Amino acid sequence: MSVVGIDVGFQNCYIAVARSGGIETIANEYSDRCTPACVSLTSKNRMIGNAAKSQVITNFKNTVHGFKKFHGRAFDDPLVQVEKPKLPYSLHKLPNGNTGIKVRYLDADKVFTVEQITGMLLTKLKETSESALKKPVVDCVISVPSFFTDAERRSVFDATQIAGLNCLRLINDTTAVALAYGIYKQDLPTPEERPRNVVFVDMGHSSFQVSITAFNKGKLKVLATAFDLYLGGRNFDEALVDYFCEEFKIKYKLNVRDNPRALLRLHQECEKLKKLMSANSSDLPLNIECFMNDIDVSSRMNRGHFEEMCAQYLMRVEMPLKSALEQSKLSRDDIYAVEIVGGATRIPAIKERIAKFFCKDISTTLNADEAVARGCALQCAILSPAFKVREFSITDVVPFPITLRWKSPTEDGLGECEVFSKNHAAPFSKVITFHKKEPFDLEAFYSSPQDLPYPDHRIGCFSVQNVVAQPDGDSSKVKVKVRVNVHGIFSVSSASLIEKQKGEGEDMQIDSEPMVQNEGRSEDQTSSLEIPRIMLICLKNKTKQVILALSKLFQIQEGAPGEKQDPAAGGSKPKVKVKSIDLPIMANNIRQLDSDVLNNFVDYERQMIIQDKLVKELNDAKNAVEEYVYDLRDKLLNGPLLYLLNICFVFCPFYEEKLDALKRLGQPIQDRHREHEDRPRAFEELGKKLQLYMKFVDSYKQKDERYLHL
Ligand code: ATP
Ligand code: K
Ligand code: MG
Repeated sequence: MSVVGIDVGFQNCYIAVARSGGIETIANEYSDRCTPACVSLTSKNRMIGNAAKSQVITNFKNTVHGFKKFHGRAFDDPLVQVEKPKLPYSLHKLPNGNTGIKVRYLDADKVFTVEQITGMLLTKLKETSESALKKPVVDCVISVPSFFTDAERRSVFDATQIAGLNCLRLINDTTAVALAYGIYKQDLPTPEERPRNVVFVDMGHSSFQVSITAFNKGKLKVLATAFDLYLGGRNFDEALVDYFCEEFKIKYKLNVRDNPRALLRLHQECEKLKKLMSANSSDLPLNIECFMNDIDVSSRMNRGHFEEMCAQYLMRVEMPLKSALEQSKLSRDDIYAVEIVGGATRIPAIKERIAKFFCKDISTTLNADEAVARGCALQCAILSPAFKVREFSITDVVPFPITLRWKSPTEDGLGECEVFSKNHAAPFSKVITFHKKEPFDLEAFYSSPQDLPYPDHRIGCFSVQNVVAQPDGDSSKVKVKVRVNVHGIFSVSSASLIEKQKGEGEDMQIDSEPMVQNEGRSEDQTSSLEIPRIMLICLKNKTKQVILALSKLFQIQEGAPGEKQDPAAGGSKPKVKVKSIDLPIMANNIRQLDSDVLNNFVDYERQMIIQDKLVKELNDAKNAVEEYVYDLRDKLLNGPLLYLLNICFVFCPFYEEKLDALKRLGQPIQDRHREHEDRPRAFEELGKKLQLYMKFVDSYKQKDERYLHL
C-alpha cells in the first residue's frame, strides 16, 4: 500500500509520499516537483500539468486553469460570475444549475463539470505518484482550504473518486501544515503543560488562510481559523497587469484587454516580474517582444511603486490575523511562533505586515511550497494500516456553525438547535434522541449566513424514514447520529428506532457524564449535547409554545452511536433491555453528484485515459519509426532502399506495422553494414590473438619441443 499526500492548489500541485526513510516530495516527468493545476483539451487527447501549461497561450480557449473555486458552486454564484469575464475559456450553465466548463475536445463541443476537470488533474497526479513509487496508488490524503463549505468539499471528494482514488481524508491546508510542523518536534510540552501555540499563515495564488494551533506532545488541536477568500498572489499579478495595460494604451496605443493571447502573455510576464521584485528592490525591466501587432513593448517597475499599487491588498492582510487571534482567545504573548507558507508569503511587504501584527519575527522553518503536501502524506501514513508512524492526534475545527431544524408532516413538533458551534472539534459525532410517531425531516444549514463565504446556507435535508408509533400508541424513541466526518463533511449518518420492551420504566435516558469516544484511528469523536444547553439555544430563537413542544419531543443523549443494544450506560442504572431497529435515511438537496452520474464520469475518465494512452503510444511509435529511418538513411545514403522505404510508408497504415515492415526490410542490410564495419575490428583482434599464441609457443618451445603441437 502506498501512502500519498496531494496538495491541490489553485495554481500549483505537489505530491508527497511516505517512504521508510520519511516523507519525500516527488517530481513529475519534467523533473518538476510542482505540477501546474492546468488541463488542456485537444482534438486528439488531453494534456495535464506542465504539458497543459505550455498550451495556455496557444490553445487558450481549451486550456483550463483557475477552476478550484468552482467546486460546489452554481453557475449563478456571485463568485463564479466575478471570475467568468477574467477567464480565457468559457463557462456554461449545467442543467442542474452547476458550473460547467465548455471546451473543444476530440473535435466536438464538450462541457465538463469542475469535478471532471479536477478528476483529470488528479489522474495526472496519481500517474506521477505511481511512476515514482513503481506501484499502484489508490489511498491518498488531499488538501482543501479550511474555509471550504460542505458543497465544496463534497465536490472535491467526487473528483477524487472520478480519478479512482480512495481519499482517506480531505484535510485543511493549514492543518496539514501544522502536522508537518509538529510531528517531528521532540520538545513539545507534555499533555499536562500549557500547550505551545503556533500561528500558521498560508497565502497561495488565490486565497489567504490563517490558523492558530495548540501543540502538546503527540497531539495538535486547531483553536481557530480565519481567511480572506479573495486575497492571494494573483491579486498582485492583476495589479501589475492593470498598470501595464493602462501604460501600453497610452504609450503604444494598444488595447491589450481585447487580445486574449497578449493578455495571457502579460499575465505571465507580470508574475515573473512580481517574483523578481521579492528578491530585488531596484528598478526592474519588463520587455515583451512582438507583444501585439508586431510591436515590442517595454517598461520598468520597482518594489516601492509596486507596494503603492497594491496597498489595498496589503491592507487586507491584518483582518484574518486579528480574527484568528480573537477567536483563539489568546494574546500575542501566548504565541510561540508564526510560521508562513504558500508562494505569496514571499512578498516582502506581506511578511512585514504579518510580523508587525504579531510583534514577532516570522519563522520560515517549513518548505513554503511543499509543507501542505508533506502534511497530507503524514496524515495518510497515520491513517494507513500499512504504515507505522508516531502516534499523533489531530483535532480540527468546524469553521462555520451548523444548525439542525426538524419537522414532521402532521405532528406539530418543530424545532431547531445548533448542533455544531463555530470552532467545535472535528471530526465529531453526536447522537440526538427524538420522540416521534411518524417519519420526520431534518434540515441542516449553516447558522450564520452572514459569515459564510458561500451564497446558500442550506446543507441538505435528511428524511428519517419508517418511523412508527409504539404498539401502545406512544411515541417511539428515535436516535439520530449527526456528524462532521474526517473530510469536514456534515451528514445525518444513521438513525435507529428503539423499541420499548416490557419492563422498561424510564422514558428518557440521559447520561450525566459527557462521554467522548474515539472511534479507532480516525479520531472521530462522539458525544452529544445536554438538554439544558439546547433549550438555551432554542429559547433565544423560538416562542414558548415551540419550546414546550420541544421538551416533549426530543432529548439529546450522551453515548456511542450505532449500538444495536442500548448498553446500561453509567453503570449504576438498572439494565434495561431494548431492541433497536435501523432506519433508512433519505438525503435530499445535498450538493453532491448522483451515484449514476458519478459512475458515468468514472467510466468516461477511464475512456479518456485509454484515449490518451493510445495517442501516446502512437506518438512513441511514430518517433521510433522516424528515428529508425533517419538512422538507416545516415548509413545508406542512397540506393534502392529509399525507394522501398517510401513504398513502405505509403502502404502501411499503422506505425507499429510500418516499423516492423521497415525492420524486416532493413535488418539484412543493417546486418551486412555491421559486418562490414566489424571486419577491420575482427582482423585486429585476430592479430592480437595470433601474437599471444606465438608468445605462448615460443616460451614452451624452449622447454619442450612437444608443446609445439599444442
Ligand atoms: P491556493 O493555495 O490559493 O490554492 P496555490 O497553493 O496554488 O494556491 P502557491 O503555490 O502556494 O499557491 O503560491 C502561488 C503564488 O505564489 C503565485 O501567485 C506565485 O506567483 C506566488 N509566488 C511564488 N513565488 C513568489 C515569490 N518569490 N514572490 C512573490 N510571489 C511568489
Ligand atoms: K500549492
Ligand atoms: Mg495552497
